[in-house]
This record gives sequence, structure tokens and C-alpha cells, in this order.
Amino acid sequence: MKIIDAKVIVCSPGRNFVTLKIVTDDGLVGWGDATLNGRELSVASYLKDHVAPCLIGRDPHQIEDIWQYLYKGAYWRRGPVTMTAIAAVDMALWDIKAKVANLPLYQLLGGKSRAGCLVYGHANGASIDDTIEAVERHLEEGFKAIRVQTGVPGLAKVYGVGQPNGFYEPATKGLPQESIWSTDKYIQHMPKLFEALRDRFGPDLPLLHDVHHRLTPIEAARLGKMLEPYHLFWMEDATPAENQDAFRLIRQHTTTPLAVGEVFNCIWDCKTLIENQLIDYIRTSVTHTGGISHMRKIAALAELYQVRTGSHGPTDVSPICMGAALHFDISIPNFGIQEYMAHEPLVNEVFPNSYRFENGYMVPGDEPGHGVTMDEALAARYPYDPAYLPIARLEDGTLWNW
Ligand code: KDG
Ligand code: MG
Repeated sequence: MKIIDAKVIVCSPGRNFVTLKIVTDDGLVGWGDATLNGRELSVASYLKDHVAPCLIGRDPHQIEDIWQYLYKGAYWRRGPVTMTAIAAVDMALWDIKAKVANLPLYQLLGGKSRAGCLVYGHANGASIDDTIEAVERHLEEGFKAIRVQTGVPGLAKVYGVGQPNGFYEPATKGLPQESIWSTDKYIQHMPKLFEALRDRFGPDLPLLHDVHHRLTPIEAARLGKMLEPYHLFWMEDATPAENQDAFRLIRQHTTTPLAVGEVFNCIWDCKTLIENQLIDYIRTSVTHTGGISHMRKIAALAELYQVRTGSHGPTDVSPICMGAALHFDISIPNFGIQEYMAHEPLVNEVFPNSYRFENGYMVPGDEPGHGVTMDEALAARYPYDPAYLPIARLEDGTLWNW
């Protein structure tokens, strides 16, 4: 069998997605997600101009060799654009291999290790009361674990809070929007949120929180300590992780579980954190971290140190990523939790999929492959529409992390 076509499709059914379609001489089609929020066209070009020509004529069954060819062969290694492009190829090839085997992909990854994948939803509110209501709605929908974000008094806008339609789309049209951030205001307010949540919902509900890299290590240590009485499931992205040793400092001060990794793109970004047990959950995603092949290596490394996975799963990766992620999640031994934000109905029409949400868990479909395809004709009605993630500044105008 040979690859005869590798086509890159950019569309915007409400938000931008980049998709790779690999076709074989047997007429089989494999789909990969290559969406990198706010930098979509870089990956589209990387794939179209540099990767696709190298794929034609290759045997799609040689997934590992093609992965190594694209990673080592390019000389330029790592980075979000490269690793997202490689991920799309990898996802599409696993899709093809499972279709040839006539099996759902998880069967090729070792079979099911659990009945379903625990997912967490996003409850956001401008005030603590609004956030409590959002948690109630999620519980009614069946969620068994919930990420909570709330507005901060004195800050006009807090990232991730107050999406009016319930769908989460951090990128906005036009140039990047800017908002003002105050760590002091935020740190003072967060314990009040979690105290109110535990008063209302009791001790058992798994609650997660995303700090979006806004704190310095010692500030993160302080917040983790302040939140210990409310025993979070995790505190996510407490501080930027380029310097992985920063997590050592946080770890010395708090037992609040730590999760990080949504901006990581390879196993080297995870190595120090995992080997030193500085984190509890690794949050790399299939789309941004080299695909299923590379994610399995990260999970295997993490397994040695009792670190579990908690893959990034926002609406700015396409349903193809969610489909592939669920096959990965259900098969690995050290799965922790999967982020799940439902896409808008139109997105699910453009990317027909068979995964389903059942009582707090997600399960992949059982048809051959990863279970997600694309309606190209429908996608063509929604052309690329530039959008950017927002920017945070401190009150004095200093550009800040997020
Ligand atoms: O593209 C950026 C978003 O995916 C990110 O902000 C979402 O932090 C996020 C999360 O945990 O889903
Ligand atoms: Mg996050």
C-alpha cells in the first residue's frame, strides 16, 4: 500500500481548524488534526509545502519510520509547528492502519484498559454565585469532574470566564485583545471561590482549576498552600514551565496536585518534571505533541513515576483530536482524566464523529479507525477567518504570561 495524496484543509466553521487528509492507493483515507490556535497557517504551510511531498509513495503502515523521518530527517527538531504537523500525519496513519485492520484504533494500542474515560467540563462565572450555578448545570448534564474559573473583583476581564454562549472560544477576530492582570487580586479571591464551592457541593466533587501560567513559582506555591483545605483534583499551569525546576519550588511548599503541559510539544519538555515527580498530571495533547506515537512514549515515561495523563482537549483542537485522544486514553494504563469541551453543533457536522458522553465519561466509537471524518463540502463553505488569542498585561502595562 502507498500514500498517493496528502491534502491540507483549512476551514472555519465558527473557529479555525487545520486538517490533514491522507489517501492511499487502496482508496483508504486517514484524518489528522493540525490545528494550532492563532498560528494555523504556519502548520498548514509546513504540511503542504514541506511534509506532503515527502509522504507520497511511502508505505502508510510504517508509522514509526515516517515519524522518525519527519522528526530526525528535518534536522530542525521540536517546536509547536513541527510537532503539530507530525502529529497530524501520525493520527492519519494510525487511522489508516486501524481501518486496514478493520478495528477501532484502541484495539491496536493494546485494547481497553477501562470502560470509559473520565472527563472534566468547564464551569465559568463572572461571580462566585454565577460559578456555582455553572457547576450545578454541569452536574445536571452528568459531569463528574469540573474545572472552575471565576471573575476577579477589580479585574475587568479574566481569561476563560464569561463566554455568553457556553461554547469556549478563546481566540477573537482581529488583532489580539488585551486585558489587565493582577496576581494579588487573583490570589486573594481564589480561596473564597473554593470555600463557597466546598460549602455548596461537599468534599467529594473533583474540582480543577487553571492558573494559565500567570504566577511566579513562589506565588504558585502560596496559592497551592492556600487551596489545600479544598483539596483540588489539580492546579493547572501554575507557572510557565520552560524552566522545569520552577516546579521544584512549588512542590516543596504544597500538596495541591499539579498539572502542566498543554503548551509542551515533545517528551523533552516533560522529562525533568516527570522524572523528578514534580507534577501529578501531564497535559500534552495528541495534536500538539507529535500524535499518538509520541504521546504513548510520554505516557510510558510518566507511568514509571506514577504521573497520570490529563490531556488538553479544548474546542480549539478539532473533533479529530478528541477522537484520537479517546483511543489513547482508553488504552493506556496511567490515564488520569481528559478535558472535554463540547464543540458547537456545526463543528460536529463538519467533523462527523462517533464518540459519546455518557454519565461523566467519554467513550470512543467502535468503527474501524479513530472514528472521526470530515465533510469537505460543508467545510468549504467556511473559509479561514483570522483570529488571535488574547494578551495579558500587568496594571503598569508590563506584558505578562498566560
Ligand atoms: O488555545 C489555547 C486554549 O486551548 C487554552 O487556553 C485552553 O487553557 C486551556 C485549557 O486548559 O483548555
Ligand atoms: Mg489550560
